[in-house]
Amino acid sequence: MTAKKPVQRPAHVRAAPPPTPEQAQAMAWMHTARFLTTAAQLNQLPPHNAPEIAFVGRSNAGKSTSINTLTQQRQLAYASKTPGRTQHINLFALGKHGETDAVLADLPGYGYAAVPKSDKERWQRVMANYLVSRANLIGVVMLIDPRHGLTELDEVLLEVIRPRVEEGLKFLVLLTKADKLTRAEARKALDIARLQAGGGQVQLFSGLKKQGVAEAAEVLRRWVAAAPSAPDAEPEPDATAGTAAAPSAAPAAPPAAA
Ligand SMILES: Nc1nc2c(ncn2[C@@H]2O[C@H](COP(=O)(O)OP(=O)(O)OP(=O)(O)O)[C@@H](O)[C@H]2O)c(=O)[nH]1
Ligand SMILES: [Mg+2]
Repeated sequence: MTAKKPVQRPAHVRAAPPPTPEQAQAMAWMHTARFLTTAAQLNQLPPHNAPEIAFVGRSNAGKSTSINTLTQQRQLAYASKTPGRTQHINLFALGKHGETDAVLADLPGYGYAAVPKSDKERWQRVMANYLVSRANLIGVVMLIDPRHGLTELDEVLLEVIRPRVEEGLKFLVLLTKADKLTRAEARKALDIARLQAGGGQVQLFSGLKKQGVAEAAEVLRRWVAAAPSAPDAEPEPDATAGTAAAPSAAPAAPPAAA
């Protein structure tokens, strides 16, 4: 009888260390996520005063999976092998006891070749409009499959949000599907993405191996804790307006303790 070969996981995909108390709180808070609404158009998005965090990235990068992993819910966001599955803007509310401390926005991916050109252009306009004009957008999580690196459309998006990032919009790059990389590949991908993200926060993430989840959850919770409190938030602008409304620097209002 031959001995079973032990499963070798890449050295960087170790069992996650136990979460810090802050990370555990952040994970409990993320777990409160529930579906809020879906919209095909920006002007169909309901106005709300909670800080909003958008998940963006090319089609199939792992946006919906990362939302499910972060919220520890299997099917909150619709993840699929077929690229281009998320066609709408889906919003999820976060907060204990039915309160909404924050909203996560799962945006449709870009760069999927099989989508007709006219649909692609329409979507790029919708997305640019959203990123420029959504007043209560406090942060953007960009999902990048490190095996493909930053695509041209990722770079366009970075340019679109640059003025808002300079005014305080938070920004995190998650290098997804890290379970598919060797340790050396992961290190190289991190170095490259850090250069491309111009000093922005970059980390490895794997929905499959639950890598980088607690760290990312803590980052998002900190963003929300530092965001303007709801009563001070600016009113929702006309969704079709093209002007950016920078998040104001109002005092911190942390979300309810988890
Ligand atoms: N191995 C591995 N596969 C993953 C991971 N995250 C996502 N995937 C797979 O990648 C595919 C796409 O994932 P989605 O989460 O639907 O990607 P998306 O970015 O939401 O895609 P669109 O909605 O089409 O833009 C699915 O087959 C997932 O199972 C991961 O961390 N590891
Ligand atoms: Mg999706």
